[in-house]
Amino acid sequence: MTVVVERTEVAIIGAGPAGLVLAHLLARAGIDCVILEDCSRAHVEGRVRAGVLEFPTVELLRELGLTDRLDREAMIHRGVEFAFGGQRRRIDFEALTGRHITVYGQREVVRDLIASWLDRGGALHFEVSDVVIHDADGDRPSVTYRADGRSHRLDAAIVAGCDGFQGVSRASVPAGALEVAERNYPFAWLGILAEAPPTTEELIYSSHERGFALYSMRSPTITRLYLQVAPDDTVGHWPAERIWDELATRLPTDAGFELRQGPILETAITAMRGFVASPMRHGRLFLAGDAAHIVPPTGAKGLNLAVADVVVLADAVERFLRRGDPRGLDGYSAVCLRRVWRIQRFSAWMTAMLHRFDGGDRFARQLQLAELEQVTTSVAAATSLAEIYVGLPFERR
Ligand code: RFL
Ligand code: PHB
Repeated sequence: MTVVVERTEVAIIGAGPAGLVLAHLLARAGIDCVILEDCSRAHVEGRVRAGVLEFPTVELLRELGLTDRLDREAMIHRGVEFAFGGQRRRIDFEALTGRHITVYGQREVVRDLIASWLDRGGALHFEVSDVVIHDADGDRPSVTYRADGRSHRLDAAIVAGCDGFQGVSRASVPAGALEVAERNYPFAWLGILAEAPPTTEELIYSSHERGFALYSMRSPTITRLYLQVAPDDTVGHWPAERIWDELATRLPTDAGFELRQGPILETAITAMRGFVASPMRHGRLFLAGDAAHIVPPTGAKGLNLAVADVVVLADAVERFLRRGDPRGLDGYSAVCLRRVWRIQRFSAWMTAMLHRFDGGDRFARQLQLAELEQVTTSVAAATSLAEIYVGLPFERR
């Protein structure tokens, strides 16, 4: 059987935010790379997922010349609201940090990254199958895969595992070489995308006796809403009417807020977990983004953390390939994990403060309300939340 052999400097597995941003960063440094993606372009561009971009994430996209559409269509949010105990309180990011967040769907980010990558002639193969990483522990790794009915082998100096939580990269590391720390939460999020204009300018995180709810948006005509549900719940249990009733109960009921309904375009349930694999490296294989770690979505951090990883990785790869200096690669995991754990802490803290814990007592609930009171009245506490929410600075050389 003939095998099509290709050579590149960096083989990137996965065309999600991590793999695509890495490809753009490497190309800017003049480093050759090839992206392998097992899904179709339509599927990759259709996934709904995240919506909140940190300030440093947008700055980076701007540096890469990727914000033409974002600058026209995205929504700038200068703060966020918390609803609890019948009241609404705002945290003013701009006043506290001088920075803001940008609401722009992950699918739009991915579309922009793919379009510009293909426009500049970048290599990206969709719908590949049987991806296998070879010789990661030597200095000549390769990746084999099937595409267009043929077998391929991609030889590289570095393999970047950017293939998400279910990908092959982490799974290909021998047992015992990675340590895993994991926390599964006793609830899930049901998320909908609704054709209804948002009625507020900012997100509302609501901590209600019946469970958490989140009011978000994607555009002036599309609302994005989430409800805390049971961990084993299914979409079938949630007809539209039940979703809207529950949202109306859990979101603010004051005269200043209106929950506008509209056709539901998508409904999905996501498990809530924290997960970290370390080190984020095995020989010449480097894990980035969800392939290495998952955070519960309450802090809106997964995509942003994926971008932060590849900023460190691109720098390290450039130092290694262009100057023969391995120190960046050697420090990659430790540098990334410092941020990863700060973000795990933030996401776990937001999750614990806002969700209903079954079996929790009145005492625990009062502590949650007191925490929300503290965060929304103390400038010091609000600033601590705001500086992480808008995004910690990237670690760059
Ligand atoms: P991705 O996006 O999962 O991309 C991995 C890519 O790899 C492909 N792949 C393979 N390719 C080749 N061979 C294989 N064997 C492969 N196996 C998989 C996949 O098809 C895919 O294209 O990982 P990446 O790039 O690390 O990006 C991570 C983010 O997608 C994720 O962290 C965020 O979506 C998390 N997240 C949020 N993050 C934020 O920063 N802000 C938010 O507001 C936010 N909200 C969310 C979220 C995630 C959610 N869900 C559904 C998990 C809200 C939700 C509901
Ligand atoms: C979203 O708009 O999808 C979103 C916003 C904030 C979060 C999570 C998801 O914490």
